[in-house]
Amino acid sequence: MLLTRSLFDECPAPYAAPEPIAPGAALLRGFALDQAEALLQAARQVIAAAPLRHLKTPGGRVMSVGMSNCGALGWVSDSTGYRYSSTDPLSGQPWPSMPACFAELAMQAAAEAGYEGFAPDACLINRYEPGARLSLHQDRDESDLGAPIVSVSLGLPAVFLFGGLQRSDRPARWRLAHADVAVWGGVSRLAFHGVAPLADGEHPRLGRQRINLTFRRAG
Ligand SMILES: O=C(O)CCC(=O)C(=O)O
Ligand SMILES: [Mn+2]
Repeated sequence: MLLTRSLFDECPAPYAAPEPIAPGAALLRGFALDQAEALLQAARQVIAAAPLRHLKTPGGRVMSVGMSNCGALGWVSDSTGYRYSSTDPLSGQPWPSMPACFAELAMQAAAEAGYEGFAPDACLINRYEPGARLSLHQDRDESDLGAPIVSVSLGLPAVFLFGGLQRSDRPARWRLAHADVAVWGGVSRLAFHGVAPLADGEHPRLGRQRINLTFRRAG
């Protein structure tokens, strides 16, 4: 079983079609496979300029996920709240610009899920090590809630929790593997979602980590 699973992860199936997970929300399994290597190289360059960091929540907790950003705007959190900022608080400099391969993939994935013309101006890079998690939340700090969210998974598989518009709605659990893309918008744009604690493992390309790229139209 273990052997089957690790071989399976090394040879993901090619992309076939969107898999609906809720009204306005879909999984595109394997959609980023051809671009995965380019995305990872570009992510490495972004992280070299704007290092991953563990942000503090307004409540004072340190987030288990390491984060950075690229694009005109970047998502940040500190004791004063959550917001988008045009500069990296660590350096005071603008965030690295969004690599062309990032914006292109995000636009193509959005179109494939039925959202033509998506032009992200923010990409949050999330790095999960074993045990890291993201509790249920809504992406609601963007000024344009008409645009969808496009979320690309790379590396170790994760369990994505996707619920409803109320925090109390019981979330469904979806496995997100290397090169899978989730897109949600429309009536699901403010759906509560999160990521269960990352199970330990060894990804052939990324080792013991998962990288997630979340594209938004924030400004
Ligand atoms: O890592 C993921 O799959 C989800 C990330 C997310 O929800 C976020 O960055 O707001
Ligand atoms: Mn989110």
